[in-house]
Amino acid sequence: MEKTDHNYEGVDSWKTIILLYNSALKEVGTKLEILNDEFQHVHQYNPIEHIKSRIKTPESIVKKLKKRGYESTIENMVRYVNDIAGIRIICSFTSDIYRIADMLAKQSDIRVYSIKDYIKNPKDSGYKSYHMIVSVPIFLSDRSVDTKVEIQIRTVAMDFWASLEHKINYKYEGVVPEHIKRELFECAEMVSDLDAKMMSLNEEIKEADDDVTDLSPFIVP
Ligand code: 0O2
Repeated sequence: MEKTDHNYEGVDSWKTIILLYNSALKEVGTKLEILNDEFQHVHQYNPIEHIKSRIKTPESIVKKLKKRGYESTIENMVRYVNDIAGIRIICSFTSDIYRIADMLAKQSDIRVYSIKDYIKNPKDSGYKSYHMIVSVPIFLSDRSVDTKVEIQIRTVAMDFWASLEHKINYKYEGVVPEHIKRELFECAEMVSDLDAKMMSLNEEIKEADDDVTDLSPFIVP
């Protein structure tokens, strides 16, 4: 393998680009499956509920470039559109989100470009999610190409909220009536409360399990 290409030099065709982004989705997907399996093996528990992945449609890529004032070229698309390959990881608990993000970021072949923590700093709308832009090396026959993937990590409840909000925004083409915005914001607060309560319940159950384990050596058969 001769070199690692960070700027996609020589990657000039749409087909090669899509091959790279699809491969990057497979790479990150496999990493996540391994982490989930290992977690199950060590802790008898799956932090990941499910994973969705997608390649952005050509229309959405062109729209994003246009919105930002760039011409629709392969070079601009690779340079300025960070979410051509996107993976969404849905977890049960907020603590799982940080655990998974940390485990991914520590992997030696993953390069983290940026992190947006909309859980610690929610958007004004109430949107919560943890976003990472990373790259993984894709090994082709004669070189490797670092390929970007956008990773969104959120709880089931955050995902439920984001899906509805997305649907509402789409329906009203971004001009959402104030009372709906207000109600959505209230729902976002309920989602945060629900996530916090579910996590503390889970912690309590775990502690109770640990106590039982601790007592086991003293139980006379
Ligand atoms: P789509 O159609 O979902 O792909 P960047 O991607 O980093 O260059 P941006 O927009 O600053 O640009 O990134 P950010 O804030 O991390 O958002 C990226 C994606 O997160 C969005 O992609 C949405 O999928 C999701 N997202 C961000 N904010 C919201 C929100 O307020 N509500 C909902 N429901 N989803 C959100 P796109 O490209 O906007 O759209």
